[in-house]
Formats: sequence, C-alpha cells, structure tokens
Amino acid sequence: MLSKYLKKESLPTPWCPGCGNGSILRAVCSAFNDLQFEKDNVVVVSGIGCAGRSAGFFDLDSIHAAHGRSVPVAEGIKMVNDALNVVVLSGDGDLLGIGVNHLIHASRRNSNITVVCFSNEIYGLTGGQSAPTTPTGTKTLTSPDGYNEITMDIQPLLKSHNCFYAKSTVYHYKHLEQCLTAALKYDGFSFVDVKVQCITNNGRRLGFNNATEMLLQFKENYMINERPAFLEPEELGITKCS
Ligand SMILES: Cc1ncc(C[n+]2csc(CCOP(=O)(O)OP(=O)(O)O)c2C)c(N)n1
Ligand code: SF4
Ligand SMILES: [Mg+2]
Repeated sequence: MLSKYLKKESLPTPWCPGCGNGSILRAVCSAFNDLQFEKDNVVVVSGIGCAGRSAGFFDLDSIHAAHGRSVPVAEGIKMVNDALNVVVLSGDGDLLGIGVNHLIHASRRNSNITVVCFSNEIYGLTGGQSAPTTPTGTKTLTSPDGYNEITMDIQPLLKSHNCFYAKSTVYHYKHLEQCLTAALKYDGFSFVDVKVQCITNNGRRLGFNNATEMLLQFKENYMINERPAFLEPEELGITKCS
C-alpha cells in the first residue's frame, strides 16, 4: 500500500544491502499515507548523493536538483504553488555541506517546506569522505588518522530561527514516522535529522562487521525524550510541534 507512492520499476532500489536509507524512504511513504497525501499534491526534491537518489524513486512530481541546491528548488516550487506539500529528501553532505547556505536562509525565512536529512555522517556516494557531520576523531577516507574538525550541530542554528526541529534514527522506526508526520503537518520550516547507517563506505572502515551491528549502535547511543525544548546530543525527539 505504501509503495503506491513509488515507481514499481525503481524497486528494489540500487542502495547497498544493509543501507538504512530504505527505512527512511518507507517512513516517508508511511507519513504521506497517514496524512492522506494524494500523489498530485506532493513534490519531492533531492540533491546529489546516495540519499539524493530518493527523488527518482517516487511516482509523483519529483526533481533531482544539483548538489546542494534542493532547498532553493523546493522553496521556488512552494512559492509558485502554495497548495503543494514540498518535501526535500537529501544527504547530510548535500544539505549541511555544500548546501548549508540555502538551509540557513530558508529556515530564517520560515519557508513552508519539510527537509529530511539522511545523516550517515559521511559523503557516502563518493566513497566515505568526511562531512560536516562527521564526529570529531572518526576515521574516514579523507581523515585516516581521525577527523580533526569540530562537528556541525545544526539544531541551535535552526532553533535560533524558531523552526521545527526533530531528530530520530532508523532503529527507532515508529518514532521516525511520528517525527515525519509532525514535520509534514507543521505550518512553516521543518527539519528532520535522521541518523542512518552507511555500512559500505562508513561502517566497514569503523570496524562494524555488518549493518545490523551498525543499526544497533543507534539503540545503544540514543534515547527518546517525549517533551524536549532542546535536544541533548544523545536525545531524539520533536522540539516544536503545532
Ligand atoms: C558541485 C558538486 N560537487 C561535488 C560533487 C560530488 N558529490 C556527489 S555526491 C557527493 C556527496 C554526497 O554526500 P551526502 O549528501 O552526505 O549523501 P550520501 O551519499 O552520504 O547519502 C559529492 C561530494 C557533485 N556531484 N557536484
Ligand atoms: S554507499 Fe552507503 S549510503 Fe550509499 S547506498 Fe551504500 S550503504 Fe547506503
Ligand atoms: Mg551523507
């Protein structure tokens, strides 16, 4: 039933076995279904990357924008037709690296779009280079001795613009669905940060034997806060919902 939003020929997706991106795709379809979105009143926009392939899988109007440019494209669509639900599905490198300038201004303008960030903490598609979201000290393709920069924390910036900010993981699947539904219902700029495993270009280098081990670290490392004003690093939740 949820697959009604997807192109049959796009399944199975080309994502690696064990990649967590498919769980996000499913949760997004589930949220669309909960909100009874019709295919002709949703538009999905993605940038470039493994996560950025998402737009191409939907059986509705979708745009695969240039790297880092999904947010302004989404804003433009919303400006032209306010009746549409406009959703960005893209990677942490795309949204918080090359495209972060657009995120800052879209949130500042309170553009009425929903942005779902696939946070695998690296540039997955291109081989596992460090991204702004890479935890300090982590070994990546471009930081074999450990990433020596400070990790970006987008929450304070978005909260300074009084935005909806939610965080979940693919392990906490039901919670993820709730975050996405609340974000899509929210009247204003909403951002859902989703921790997701990239086993191929991150997990293996970090010593995980398989995707399940990597998925279970989310269970160990995060807990749900039901009524947060602001999320601590190990907390998941919805910080604004009207
Ligand atoms: C302007 C430009 N610069 C660089 C690239 C190469 N590139 C393609 S995908 C990507 C990173 C994607 O990382 P992320 O958004 O985190 O997505 P993931 O693959 O991790 O899901 C990069 C640097 C590009 N396609 N265009
Ligand atoms: S490289 Fe990583 S993010 Fe990309 S499809 Fe494979 S597991 Fe997923
Ligand atoms: Mg990434």
